[in-house]
Amino acid sequence: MYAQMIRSEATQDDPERLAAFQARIDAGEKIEPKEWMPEGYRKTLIRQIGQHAHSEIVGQLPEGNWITRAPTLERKAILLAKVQDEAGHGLYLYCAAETLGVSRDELFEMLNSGKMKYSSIFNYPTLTWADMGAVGWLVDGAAIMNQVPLQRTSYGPYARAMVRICKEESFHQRQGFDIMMKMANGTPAQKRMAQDALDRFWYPSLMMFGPSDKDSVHSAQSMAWKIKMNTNDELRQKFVDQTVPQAEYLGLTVPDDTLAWNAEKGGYDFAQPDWDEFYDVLKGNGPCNADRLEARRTAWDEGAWVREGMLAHAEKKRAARMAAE
Ligand code: BYC
Repeated sequence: MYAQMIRSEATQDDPERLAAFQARIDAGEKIEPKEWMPEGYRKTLIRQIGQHAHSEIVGQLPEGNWITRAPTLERKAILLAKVQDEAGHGLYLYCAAETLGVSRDELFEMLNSGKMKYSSIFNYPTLTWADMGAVGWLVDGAAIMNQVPLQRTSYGPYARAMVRICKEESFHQRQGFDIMMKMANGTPAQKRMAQDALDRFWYPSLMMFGPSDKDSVHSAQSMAWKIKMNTNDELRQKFVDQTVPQAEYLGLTVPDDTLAWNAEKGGYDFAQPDWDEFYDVLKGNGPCNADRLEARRTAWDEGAWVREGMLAHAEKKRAARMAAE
């Protein structure tokens, strides 16, 4: 299957050029925007960086939902800062994607029309304040696991964007764990809320790493090009190994009866998420898909006057400059 996939993503490029390009990747060189690259490499990057940018932007919605209801002023300030960071991450990533020849308007159009995906995780609702803890702890934890290796990805602008994003994600994960600690050590009702949040977010967090390796369409070629540094299953395993002891520390139970330490492999055996549910969410049938897209489309429409005003202002300045020259 991988061989077939590689052929389908490969382009009509000259084999010698392709070999020279691959040699640069293998030698650990960074590829920069104006340099020659195979069309498949460019398209794969636009897809992955674009989806990643969209995830950051749509990812603001489940947490934005709780800004007005944060339990204290301090929690509110922290959550505001985190949600604002996600907007910043989206902007770095859209900028990185733009260096590949796609415009931001095109990317937004693809998000708003449903042609481009964003992470499945954001199609699940945030029902209680404990979900802010679970999102920071698990969702940002999974994001960090995926993104730290991407700091070494072969495309320069993407790798550099990741450095700053990862620094901020560490703070996000920490604030989520801090909320979980408060809730898990609080009243019995608060502890129940923390457990309920873990129960609902565990499997969707495992899905964030993508389908199992045998079903991953893009992994082989993306890893050969160092657009991805690890397989989906490798990162999922690392995430489980890191997170289970944290759940134990919190006194919470991972909702998986089969979870067991496997000394031979040096990691946990764990249950896979429901992959039918994952593909259903990708098709648009998750609990919040329609709401998320509706929110993005409304933001786009209601922001039209700002975009028009900015463009008119830029045009006026340009005309004044031309007249002065
Ligand atoms: N959700 O061949 P595969 C965050 C799609 S959140 C939706 O393995 P690939 C944040 C995949 O696109 C995280 N779609 O694909 C945290 C492909 O479909 P298409 C965002 C998914 O690309 C807190 C198909 O399934 N992070 O940052 O090699 C707050 C087959 O999969 C998902 C990134 O985007 C999914 N979970 O591997 C705010 C990191 N999984 O495109 C924000 C960068 C798979 O052919 N991205 N699909 O139609 C990656 O590392 C990779 O793209 C993935 C998937 C590991 C996600």
